[in-house]
Amino acid sequence: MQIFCQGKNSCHDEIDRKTWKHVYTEVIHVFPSCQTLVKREAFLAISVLPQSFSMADEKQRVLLLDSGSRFPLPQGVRFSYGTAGFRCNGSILSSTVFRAGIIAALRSLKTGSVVGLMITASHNPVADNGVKIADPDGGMMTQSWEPFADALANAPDPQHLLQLVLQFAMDENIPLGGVHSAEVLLGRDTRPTGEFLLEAAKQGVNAMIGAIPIDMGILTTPQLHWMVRSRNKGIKATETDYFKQLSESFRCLMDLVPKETVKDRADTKVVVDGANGVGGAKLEELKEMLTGLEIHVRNSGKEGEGILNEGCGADYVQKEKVVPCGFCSDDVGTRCASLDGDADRLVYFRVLSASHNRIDLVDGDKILSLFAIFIKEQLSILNKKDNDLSKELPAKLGIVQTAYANGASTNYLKQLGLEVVFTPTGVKYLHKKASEYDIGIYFEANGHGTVLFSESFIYLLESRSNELASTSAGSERHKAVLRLLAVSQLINQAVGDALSGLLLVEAILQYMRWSFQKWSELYHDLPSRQLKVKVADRSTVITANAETRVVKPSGLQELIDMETAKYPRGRCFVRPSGTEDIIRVYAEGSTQEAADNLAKAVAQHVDRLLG
Ligand code: NG1
Ligand code: ZN
Repeated sequence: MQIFCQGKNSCHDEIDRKTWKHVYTEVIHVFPSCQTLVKREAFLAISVLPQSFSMADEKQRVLLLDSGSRFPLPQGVRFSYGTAGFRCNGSILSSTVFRAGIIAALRSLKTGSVVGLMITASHNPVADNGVKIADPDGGMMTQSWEPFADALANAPDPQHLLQLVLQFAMDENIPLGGVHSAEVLLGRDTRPTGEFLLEAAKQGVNAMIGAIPIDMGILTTPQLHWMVRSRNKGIKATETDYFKQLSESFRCLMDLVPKETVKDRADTKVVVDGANGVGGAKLEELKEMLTGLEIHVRNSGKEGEGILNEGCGADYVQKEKVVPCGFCSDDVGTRCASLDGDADRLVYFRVLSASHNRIDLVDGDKILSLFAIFIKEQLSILNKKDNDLSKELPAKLGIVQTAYANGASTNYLKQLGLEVVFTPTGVKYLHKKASEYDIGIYFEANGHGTVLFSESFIYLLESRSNELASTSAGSERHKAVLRLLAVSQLINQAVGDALSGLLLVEAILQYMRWSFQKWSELYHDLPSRQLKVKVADRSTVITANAETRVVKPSGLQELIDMETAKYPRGRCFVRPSGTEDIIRVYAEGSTQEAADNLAKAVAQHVDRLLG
């Protein structure tokens, strides 16, 4: 048995060595000067564990030490859970994924529910990979566990890892040694490193006695989150069930498209850029189950089609605003969409000129606007004033954006009379805020978002639907309720989902009889520019007010204000990326030149102060 300990001065001062000796057979190592965290853990491990020491504990400790030794920490890298889990080059991620497996197992033990672990680096290059954990409700892992996740991911050796786990289990009251069982659903995207990282995840889950890893295969990120949520709700949760739910709710929405509009309905064809990732292949399967929509998939990830996220995909199209590979002059005018590498982001575009590489982009902000208009309209049909007030169903509708939302979109949404709130970047923040409403719509400009319906509002909709079915079946009010219920079934309630988002966009365009152009012209985006600045340590930048103001380093915000004041309608902010080792600069202005210059000037200040 190995014990690492160090009290305030030394282990000899603090520990009742008799008790210790009685419990543990041998002390083989004592650190002369440990980090504070290690001191505390070691002390507790020794002072508390003896009372509950059992054969099962012993087995658990041996298992953790043994499996931990198979996944040494790579040298010179520091892992941080970040905006969307751990990310870095896939070849050095196995120790992190192994540890994420342990965290997921602990999370399942703690909550008594199924949790998920997804291996993906989303829109990042193919050589990268990442891992994130889905909580029992299908959302991102609770933020309160992130410090533990960071500490575990960076534990230098198996002994530290063991102590961290034992300490955390004790703090969180998680019974170890197989007292409870745990289940972790594992998913991965199509990245080449996915397979060996999946093995590391399995071993991580298996390192906790009682925990079982279940390999769900190659999936989109939103599919895995959906499965976790469904499993915990007692709903069937296979991939077939996912496709069935999407296709049936889509059919329901299409059946509710006013019949008189069928002749002049919007074009039913859409061409989708699958980013050469998992989304393209899944869409090929899903489209076979749909009627009333013609989907063509490009960059589907098939052998020889191209490289994941390279010159294609939602991130490329949204950031570069150019034609993705696989599209050409034949596509001019056609409605097109782009997914990202794990299919949780969706943007739309239309090729204006293939030779000039010009597109008309409809980003997450405009997808959000389309959803908001549709839902607002259904709510107002439902609550149309007539003599019978009892039929009304007031709903609190909220829109959630980040500082990256184009200023023109925010103005537009506010002009519609909608409540718009802001959170820091990252779905975990947006999702949480949106869940405070009866219906919360959240989107990042990059196309990640969804529409959340509160359980209580769904319950009200269901009872209203039953009531109207018996009193006024087929009435406009009844149809509006049915549409809202279908949206709540179609759009992923766990996380942003490009596949379900695409189907909702298509159904709404049919309902509204809108062309791509009409949608794109809802408002005109203010010209904007995003830049990245490589800095020595991105954590030196601290922000406030949903990341719109810099608090540290001092003086930087004043410089940003000074530059911004030079441009009419100028807006600019900087923040440390949570997924890359960079500082992001975002600027808006009344012309593209102004936005470019503002971003460049601020980037230079950042570089000078921190580069
Ligand atoms: P970071 O790297 O923290 O900016 C990026 C996106 C986020 C989110 C995450 C997760 C931008 C500006 N940032 O985060 O919105 O999608 O990746 O994938 O697009
Ligand atoms: Zn993604």
